Amino acid sequence: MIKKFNFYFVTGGEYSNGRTVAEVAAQAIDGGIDILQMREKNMSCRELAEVGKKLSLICRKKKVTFIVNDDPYLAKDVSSDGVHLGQEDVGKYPIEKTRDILGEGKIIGLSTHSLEQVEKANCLDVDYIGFGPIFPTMTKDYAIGTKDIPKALEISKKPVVFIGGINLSNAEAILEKGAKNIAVIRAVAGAENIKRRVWEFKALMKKYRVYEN
Ligand code: TZP
Ligand code: MG
Repeated sequence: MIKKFNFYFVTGGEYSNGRTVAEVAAQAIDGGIDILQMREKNMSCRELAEVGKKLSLICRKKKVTFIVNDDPYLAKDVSSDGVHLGQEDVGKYPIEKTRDILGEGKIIGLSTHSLEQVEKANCLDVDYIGFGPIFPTMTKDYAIGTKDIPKALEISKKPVVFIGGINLSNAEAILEKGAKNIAVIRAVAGAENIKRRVWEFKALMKKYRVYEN
C-alpha cells in the first residue's frame, strides 16, 4: 500500500555536484519530500546495498517512503518500502514475481510512457505508475509532452506521478492539467540549496491545492 504523496525525489549521484547521495537525500528529506527513490546506475552491488541501507534508515526515521529502483531483491535486502520497475525490467521481474519477492503490503511502481501502457497497468498488481518523460531529460531520448496528462489521470486506476525534465519553471504546465504528483531528479539533486528547492516545489504544489486531495 502506498500512502498519499505529492513530491517524489529520485536520486541521481551524477547530477549531485559532488555531494554524496546520502547527503543530498537527507537534505531533500528535510525539505519535505514524500517519497525517496534510490536510482543509482553507476554503483556496484555492494555500494547499492550500503547506500540503500543508509537511506532506508533515514527514511524510516523521518517517515518518508523509500523505494529502490530496478531490483526487487535489493529492495528487500535494504528493507525498503518497495521497488520501482521500468517497462524493460518486467521481463526479468514480472509483477507477480516481484510481489512474491517483496511480500504483501510492499509498494510496486511501474514506469509508463503512453496511454496504452497506462491502460495495461490498470490490470497489473502495481501501486502507482510513473508517466513520462513529459519534458526532455538526460536519461531518455524522447519526451511525450503534456497533452496526454488529463487522459492519463482519467483512465488510470492507480496514482500517477509525472516525471521527466520537470523544474520550477515548467511544473505549473503539469499542475494546470490536474497532476497531483511530480517526480524529479536534477531539479533537486542539482540545486545549490536542496532543502529550499524542495520547499519551493511544495509551495508551488500547495498553490494548486494538491495537498488537500
Ligand atoms: N524516467 C522518466 S524521465 C526520468 C526517469 C527516471 C528522468 C527524470 O530526471 P529529471 O532530471 O527530473 O529530468
Ligand atoms: Mg529500471
